[in-house]
Amino acid sequence: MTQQSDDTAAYTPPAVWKWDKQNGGKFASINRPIAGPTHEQDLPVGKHPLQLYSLATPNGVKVTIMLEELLALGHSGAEYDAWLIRIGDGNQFGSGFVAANPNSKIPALVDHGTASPTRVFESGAILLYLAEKFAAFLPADHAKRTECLNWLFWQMGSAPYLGGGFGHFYAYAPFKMEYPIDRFSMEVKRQLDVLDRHLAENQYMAGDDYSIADMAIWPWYGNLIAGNLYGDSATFLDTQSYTHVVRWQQEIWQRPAVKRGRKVNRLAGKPSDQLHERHDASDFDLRTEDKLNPEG
Ligand SMILES: N[C@@H](CCC(=O)N[C@@H](CS)C(=O)NCC(=O)O)C(=O)O
Repeated sequence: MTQQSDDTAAYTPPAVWKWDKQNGGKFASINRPIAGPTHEQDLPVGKHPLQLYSLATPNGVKVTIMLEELLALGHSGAEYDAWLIRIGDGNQFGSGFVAANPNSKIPALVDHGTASPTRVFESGAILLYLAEKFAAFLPADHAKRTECLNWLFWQMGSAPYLGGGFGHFYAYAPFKMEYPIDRFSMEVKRQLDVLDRHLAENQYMAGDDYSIADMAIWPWYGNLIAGNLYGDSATFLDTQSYTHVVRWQQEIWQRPAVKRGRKVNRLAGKPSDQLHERHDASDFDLRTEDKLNPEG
């Protein structure tokens, strides 16, 4: 391993990059430069048509919020089984998961309610799939639908700068480097300003109605604003100064479906907020970690 003591040390890339398994960082043990399964492992299938394989990261939470919102709206067909994928243990590289998502990332959804099972991967595609399946949280009017999709795709393109860029170098890299932290802080603050200016004039991302665009953006930028991501990053980025994003974040946080969706497949935080697997609506009352493991 070539360890730099600080970011001023020079690095000359070799002619051909080689995989150094010891290159450090929080996710070094699961990162690898090749795709495909590492082991045989079928995915479990529960009683509902919709089977979700996920973890409560911001990308995972988008989908559980959407499913809980659909159920709150009375779409009983949105009942789902949520299975836990422990990405730190490499569950995403099991053969069953790779068949559901060849990209080996949570979330992945399999709909057994179609003539043959439909796999859906990429959180944005899952939100769109569910919105179309249930005709909900996506405006029917073409212009409004386009605006909703503008913001959905904005999130899919922007969040990797927040997570893979800023979050990685601010919180997870093996040592602090000024250049990437500067570069990605500047970009994330620019993104927050984009949101702030838009939310100054719109209640929700797609206008007057709450939609899948809000569900995609809130788990990332709402959690960042609320100080739930990457240590002291909310202070570092002065997120409270984006007052319209703060208003929007708080409004969405009041939604019961958001509070429920955030708990599903969660492995960290208060035990009462962790519902490792969800197979029934009653699980929120009966099967959170404080109930299943009262001794901790
Ligand atoms: N663009 C993808 C990103 C999904 C993603 O990055 N998932 C992460 C957790 S948030 C993951 O599964 N990481 C495991 C790995 O990289 O091996 C989406 O929105 O679904």
